[in-house]
Amino acid sequence: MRAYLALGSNLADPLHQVQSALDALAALPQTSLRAVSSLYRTPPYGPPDQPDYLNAAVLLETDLAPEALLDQTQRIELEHGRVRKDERWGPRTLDLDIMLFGDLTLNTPRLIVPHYDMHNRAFMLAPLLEIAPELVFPDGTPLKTLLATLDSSAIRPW
Ligand code: PH2
Ligand code: MG
Ligand code: MG
Repeated sequence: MRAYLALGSNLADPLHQVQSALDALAALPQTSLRAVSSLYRTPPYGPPDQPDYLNAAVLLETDLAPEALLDQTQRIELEHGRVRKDERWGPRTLDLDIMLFGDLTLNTPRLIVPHYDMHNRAFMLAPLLEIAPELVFPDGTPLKTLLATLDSSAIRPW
């Protein structure tokens, strides 16, 4: 299966966090890291009193089930000092979100795929477009079309 993940970090040396996360993703069992986007600097979405984010997207080819991949991404987040806080959309050392998993649509207590809010987030869609320019969502919407509805002007190279 092709799984597209979003990477985000805005604490404790984001470049180091993301480079180390890429190494961890490349080492996952039954999985290959097939593509990595550029690294982007993006203003915070949500509470504004937090640092800018480093955002990127990757393509994994995996034989893991979605929940098994989620177990792995949550383990990597914890290994990168991720602390779960109550504040919604607050700062974090490392966030690994499964955006898409093949053409699957999932809505379980642990996992919603496609990512529940990615259609509102240029910082997720712009890196994704870089590695998947022809991508079409499970509901038939082309990624290009969706991204064109959003303001990407604040997204810069890291
Ligand atoms: N992630 C969040 C909340 N806000 N803002 C930006 N720019 N990038 C993110 O990855 C991000 C965010 C929660 O997951
Ligand atoms: Mg997130
Ligand atoms: Mg997350």
